[in-house]
Amino acid sequence: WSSGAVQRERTLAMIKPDGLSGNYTERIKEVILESGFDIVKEAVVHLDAERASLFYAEHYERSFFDSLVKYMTSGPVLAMVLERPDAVLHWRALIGPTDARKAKISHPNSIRAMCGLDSEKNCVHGSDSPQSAAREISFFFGDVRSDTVEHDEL
Ligand code: RTP
Ligand code: MG
Repeated sequence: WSSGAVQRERTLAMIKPDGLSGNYTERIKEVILESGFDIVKEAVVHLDAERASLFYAEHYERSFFDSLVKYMTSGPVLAMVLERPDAVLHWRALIGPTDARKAKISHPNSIRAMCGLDSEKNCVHGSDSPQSAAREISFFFGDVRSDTVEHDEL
């Protein structure tokens, strides 16, 4: 890239079943666009237990895993690829802490404070690292390399 160009990055955002059924989608998209992200791809998907377990495989041993899978399969989700400089960190900051009850106190302007309920039903997901983002984008949208080609041709 030319000198002075800002390196853009992609992250995987998801509106979880409670966020979609609670009609928070439009408000969340407004916050996304106001925060300088482009929504590069989006898809509404109803995960089954096998796919939800695979997505959250890192939590397989946790006590909350079965409940998490039940929650994530309770209705459709909206998966989105977001792009801007520092997308991973920026989206994590926007959504706020995992426990929505704590978010309402410590991060009242965060998305989880707006639409989350508790430590499980927190209405949105965000990749926690560039490596997770690459895995999660390809989980929903397939090979990230063909992705890049498609976007470069826009
Ligand atoms: P996410 O992966 O969905 O963006 O959430 P996160 O990084 O903030 O939190 P993580 O530790 O990765 O947990 C994944 C999701 O599992 C549910 N959870 N339930 N009952 C509980 O104590 C508990 N802890 C986590 C939440 O839905 C959390 O987002
Ligand atoms: Mg996580």
